[in-house]
Amino acid sequence: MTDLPISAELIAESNARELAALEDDYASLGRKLERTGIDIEAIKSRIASFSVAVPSWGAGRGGTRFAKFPIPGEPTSIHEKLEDCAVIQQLSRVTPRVSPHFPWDKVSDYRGLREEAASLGLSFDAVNSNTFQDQANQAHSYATGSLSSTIEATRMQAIEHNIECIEIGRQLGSKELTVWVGDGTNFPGQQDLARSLDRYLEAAAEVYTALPEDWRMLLEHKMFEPAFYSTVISDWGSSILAAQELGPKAKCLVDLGHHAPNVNIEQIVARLHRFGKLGGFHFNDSKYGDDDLDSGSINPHQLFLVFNELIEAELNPREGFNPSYMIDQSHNVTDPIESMLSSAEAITQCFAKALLVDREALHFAQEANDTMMAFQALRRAYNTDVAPIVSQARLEAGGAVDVLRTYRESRYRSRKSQERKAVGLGAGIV
Ligand code: PSV
Ligand code: MN
Ligand code: MN
Repeated sequence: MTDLPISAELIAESNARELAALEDDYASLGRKLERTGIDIEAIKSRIASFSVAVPSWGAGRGGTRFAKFPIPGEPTSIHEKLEDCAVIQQLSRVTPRVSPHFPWDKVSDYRGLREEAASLGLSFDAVNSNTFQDQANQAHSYATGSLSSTIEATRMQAIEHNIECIEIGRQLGSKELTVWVGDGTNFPGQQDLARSLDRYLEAAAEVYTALPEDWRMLLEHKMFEPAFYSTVISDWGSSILAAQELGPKAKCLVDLGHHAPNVNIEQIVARLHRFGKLGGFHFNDSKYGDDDLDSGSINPHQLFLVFNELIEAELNPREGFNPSYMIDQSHNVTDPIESMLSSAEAITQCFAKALLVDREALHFAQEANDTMMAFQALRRAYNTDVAPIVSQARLEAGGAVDVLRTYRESRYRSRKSQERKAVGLGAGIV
């Protein structure tokens, strides 16, 4: 492994200052959990094997369609993004994989990129295709659709791009292709709602055929945006039907910000699992729509309930239960490394809380229709402060006890602002 971006000494010094308090908190939580028959060490070892991928695009300040406010030291290439992701992994120890997006992360040597990532302690997760934007020198525009386009040449171009992403992913060591298309309409009558789905299914089947044996195709649905009247794969219903039609390697990906307002996301998770189609997640949070806000910053209880369903799913496995966890968020107001550190911690804490649920008590109360006690089984776990377990697991894995403080002490961003070229204003708005 070459030089990692944060010095091990700095992490050790920072941890040394936290150690006594952490030991105290961990011991106290251990005693509390023991009283209810929970072995804190067993929970900690589950946390130690938990991980969530970070999006390469989340390393930059995404901005909104209105404006982008770059910060000094922001990454402008996949190489710099990998370096930032390595910082997140070094400190958090739960984000060892990066999910790349193409053509945003295009390079000439993908095997070299894989080695570069490995030298930073990283590997690659699902590859994401992009047929929602036009690129310079592209033969056919996606302005009126991609995989569902009425124009055959455009559909072919979108299929070929997805197949190219699979080829790139093979070189990167990835095993999944995530497909989100923005295809849809803004006017009633603009497109035939049935025929556009037919065209999507036919084109997606071509991509599916190109998948290697051990790969999965993750279909990501989204209710609206950029299309505001109808979207081809708008909801989990369209997603599961498409996945069922495509075949066993096609699964559904749940982005937490892509649903109708107030929809019960944890129930969607349970439903997808019931039919063996739960493929993975894009974690983020949302208040109004696809806000891409930090995971757990708006509705941490919902995140906990999603993990609660995942633990239930694990206890009642259906065919192929192996969901991929990824973060998908981008920011205009924070340092993306800090947001990703904070989100990775929030996600891990929700997983830890879900592990604490007294399943026996919950199932007993459910069978007895004892609503209040069933609810309390969840409430007790949710109200437990699991920070000491998550911090202790991180410490033992070589990470930082206080990720944000250690990151600030490293002055990483300020160092990068001296080395990296500035991002031009107005650049990269997506
Ligand atoms: C679309 O809103 C989405 O959630 C998809 O996952 C894209 O690949 C990603 O955001 C980046 O724009
Ligand atoms: Mn997403
Ligand atoms: Mn989104």
